[in-house]
Amino acid sequence: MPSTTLIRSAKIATMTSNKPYGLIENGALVIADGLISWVGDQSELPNEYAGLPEKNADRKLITPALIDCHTHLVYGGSRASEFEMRLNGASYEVISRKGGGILSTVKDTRSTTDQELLEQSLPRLEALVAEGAGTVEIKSGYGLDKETEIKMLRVARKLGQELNVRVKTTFLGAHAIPPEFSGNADKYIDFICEDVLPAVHSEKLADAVDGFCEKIAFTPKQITKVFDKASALGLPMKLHAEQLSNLGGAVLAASYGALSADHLEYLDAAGVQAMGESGTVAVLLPGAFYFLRESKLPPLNELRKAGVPIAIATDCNPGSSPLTSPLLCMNMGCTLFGLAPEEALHGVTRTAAQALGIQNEVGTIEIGKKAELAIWDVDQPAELAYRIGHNPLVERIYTQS
Ligand code: DI6
Ligand code: FE
Repeated sequence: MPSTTLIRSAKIATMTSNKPYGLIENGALVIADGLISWVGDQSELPNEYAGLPEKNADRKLITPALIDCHTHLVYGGSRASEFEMRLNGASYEVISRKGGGILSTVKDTRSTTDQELLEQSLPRLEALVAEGAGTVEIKSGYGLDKETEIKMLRVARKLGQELNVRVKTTFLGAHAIPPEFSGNADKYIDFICEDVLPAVHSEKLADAVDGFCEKIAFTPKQITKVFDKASALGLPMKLHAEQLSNLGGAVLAASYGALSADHLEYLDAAGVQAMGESGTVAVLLPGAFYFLRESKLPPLNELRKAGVPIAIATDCNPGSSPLTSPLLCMNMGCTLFGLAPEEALHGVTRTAAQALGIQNEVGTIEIGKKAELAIWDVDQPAELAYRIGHNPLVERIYTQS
């Protein structure tokens, strides 16, 4: 595409104003040097843009490129046999004893070379891009030692360069306790705070820091140590909170001004209120809810009432959400959690950008934002969340600038 282009005859879901979807029915937009330099009703296009190279959108829908703000898509191996065992009646405990669960992915991730890890992860990122993703967050957390955590994050960055996607990396050292620290969670937390995270940070490999606050993972006190270290290094925070029980993770995350608290099925009133006050984004993960066949729903109405911004993400990971479809994620957000289709589209654009702290660059279509767009062969925006197993993406525009 020429560096300056005019796109005409488009429906544009800007995701900005109070109008549903910020929709412009007969819109035009101008891209200059990778940025949106004009957007509006075609009849109001200033004369100065009239002679630019043109692209006719033929009434197709343009949205911001999608943002998947929570994934663990870099990992080695597969957990399909664990899925099979589970559906043949084996309990999670039995599976763990046989070496399953997060730690089996840790074993497989540690034993892959950089190149193998890249090759195994690439198709997962390709699948997201094929459905219009322009930004994808990728977490570490299947290394749990310095070398492998760094390997994961380097691979994540490299994937972004190879596929022309903005990859935001998150350090998730506090994901599980590795075998060499078994029974010694506090020592492991000290190790990641004093050794791994500083090393990751000195290589500028992490854009944020996350943790898994759960009975089967880390206590709020242990997460506090990780967050104190992240704050000292000037890194923003996110937290897996209230997925399987309520330990007060969301309140903790909000008290640090975290970008997001994620999962939240067991979120209580105190957590909702704290998130509302701190502006922490609620990232809902319907793929994990579906795949684990959970029944406790996140408190959507309470979140709405408190004005908490709501995002949704695939949580792409081998154990609880082997999902690589942002469109299916939107559909599940609606059918399982009760989001309106407009909320679902906000959840993978505007609020997803907020969950990554990049809302000044991407997530909406407005002047000055990056021209990262998705063009869809649909009549109305609700179709994106409505169809199941259909991908109407025509083109993704990603102009690195
Ligand atoms: N919550 C989850 O559901 C996943 N990680 C997390 O923090 C599980 C990841 C896995 O089972 O591999
Ligand atoms: Fe997750």
